[in-house]
Amino acid sequence: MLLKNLFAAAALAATALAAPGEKRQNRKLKWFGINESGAEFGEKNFTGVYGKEFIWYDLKTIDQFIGQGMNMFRINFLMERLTPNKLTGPFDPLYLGNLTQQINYITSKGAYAMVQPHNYGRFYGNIITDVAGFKTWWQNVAALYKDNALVVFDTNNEYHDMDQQLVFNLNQAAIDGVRAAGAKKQYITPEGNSWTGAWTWVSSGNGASLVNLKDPENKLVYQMHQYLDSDGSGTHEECVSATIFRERLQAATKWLKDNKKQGVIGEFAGGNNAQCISALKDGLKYLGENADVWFGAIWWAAGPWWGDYMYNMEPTNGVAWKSILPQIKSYFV
Ligand SMILES: *[C@@H]1O[C@H](CO)[C@@H](O)[C@H](O)[C@H]1NC(C)=O
Ligand SMILES: *[C@@H]1O[C@H](CO)[C@@H](O)[C@H](O)[C@H]1NC(C)=O
Ligand SMILES: CC(=O)N[C@H]1CO[C@H](CO)[C@@H](O)[C@@H]1O
Repeated sequence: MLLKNLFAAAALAATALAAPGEKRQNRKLKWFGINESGAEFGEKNFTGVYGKEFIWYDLKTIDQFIGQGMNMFRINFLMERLTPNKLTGPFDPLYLGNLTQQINYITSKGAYAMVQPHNYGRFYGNIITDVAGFKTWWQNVAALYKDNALVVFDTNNEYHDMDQQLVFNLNQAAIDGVRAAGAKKQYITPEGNSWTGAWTWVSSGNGASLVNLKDPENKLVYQMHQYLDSDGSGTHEECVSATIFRERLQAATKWLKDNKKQGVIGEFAGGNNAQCISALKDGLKYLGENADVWFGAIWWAAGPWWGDYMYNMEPTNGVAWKSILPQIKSYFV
């Protein structure tokens, strides 16, 4: 038997014995996952050519990640490719076909699939101000997956440089649209302004504003992102210190606890060097110590086209797959 099939078989066997997504009894954090990235590439080319400007994810890598203990897949895609005409317009059947194929494959293995429009609160480059249209967009999308409890809805990737009240309104509209579609079992992850940074969650005003989001099903998991380089942008291989991850999570952790909310780190990464690996371990340990409010963390990134990118976790040649994952996975499983 090929090694990768062995992993898949083991993952399937584990899935068969336990409730979906809860297959490891000793799992401290509920979610550990990977950003699947590539279907949002080529933002300058709409609608873009599949295989040339953008790409979907290699399903066999899903099994490889599950074999490593992951159970959350954050699926990057673009709203402009899903509904090319307008927010409230019809779906592109082929792009939707690929999205649904990915979701069904992931959830059939007992893992969570996060539907994540990688749009920064924009549509064709313009800040979305049509709040009602955004609600309809989410209602239409959620209706497709309303019976699948392993789907998670991410309202939008990294709002930034937007009016804070608009960010609140778009998040609330997404929540209202999802629930209006009859999707009541699924988690929803609101994101904040300022690139949804955990380290600036309180100082940016996200906390004070988004604390008031209302979900009748009470299944909100606030999504924050955290990189460990000097400007927190995730564009450098170096990490500020061996404790920077933990430090950058502290104010947000307090906010979650004070307000009885739950959160997830939807993007994090560090370079392949001793300081970053120490920082990654330390921060993941901290998340585990605060698992009452933190659901888990999702690595940035994998996908077929990342090549020699410094954070590439694509099996089996990505630097992070080879050198970082083996050192951090014990913090999840
Ligand atoms: C994609 O966009 C780039 C940048 O705007 C442009 O140079 C290129 O010709 C476009 N490709 C196609 C196939 O339209
Ligand atoms: C995925 O997209 C490609 C390119 O548009 C298309 O050929 C293929 O049929 C789609 N797959 C599904 C499952 O819809
Ligand atoms: C930190 C990071 O790698 N961000 C990337 C997120 O995805 C977009 C779109 O694919 C990239 O442009 C960013 O560089």
